[in-house]
Amino acid sequence: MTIQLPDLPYAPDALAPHISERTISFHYGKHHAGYVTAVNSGVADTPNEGRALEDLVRSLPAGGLFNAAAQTWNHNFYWQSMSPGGGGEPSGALAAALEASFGGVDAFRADFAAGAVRNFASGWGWLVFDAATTGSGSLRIVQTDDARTPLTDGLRALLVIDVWEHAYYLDYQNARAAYVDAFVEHLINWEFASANYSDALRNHA
Ligand code: MN3
Repeated sequence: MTIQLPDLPYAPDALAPHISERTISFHYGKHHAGYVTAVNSGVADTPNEGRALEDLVRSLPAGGLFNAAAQTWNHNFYWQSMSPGGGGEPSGALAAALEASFGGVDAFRADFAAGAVRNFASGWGWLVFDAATTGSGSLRIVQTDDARTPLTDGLRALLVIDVWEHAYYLDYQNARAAYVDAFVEHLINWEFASANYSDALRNHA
């Protein structure tokens, strides 16, 4: 079994004008696809061949193969973190958890955006569930560098924004903050984040 490049969950022009079809064509079609190819060639004819992507990410040592596997997983998660007509307001248990952890959804949006703008790396901005602090304050915002991912820290990812320049440079050039604002206001897939949160609660109950 080889690692597959998942289909995009929407048409390549569906996130426009916030993320253009041209950005998607390079980001998904070249960068993400390239990571998938690199994982498959890295595991071919080794004991790692046939292992699930999450297993690879959790167990590979730092290095090129880890980077390719983690970038594959991170991008799989990133495309699902957005939806056409996204943004708006979360509801239910996730909204309550955002209130408990950040003081409200608006405060979460501000903290999430500020962290993503400040991240000095080619990296990622995450909303995660931290099972070590279940109950009030169980959600955290985490920044990672390069290919690093909360998967290896025992944290459950709920949502991610890619802040590598390839995610926004064609549309926004150096204006990362404008890309981050568009993500937060217009693209966040709250249904995906809520489903991840429900799943995290079930697994840690
Ligand atoms: Mn990327």
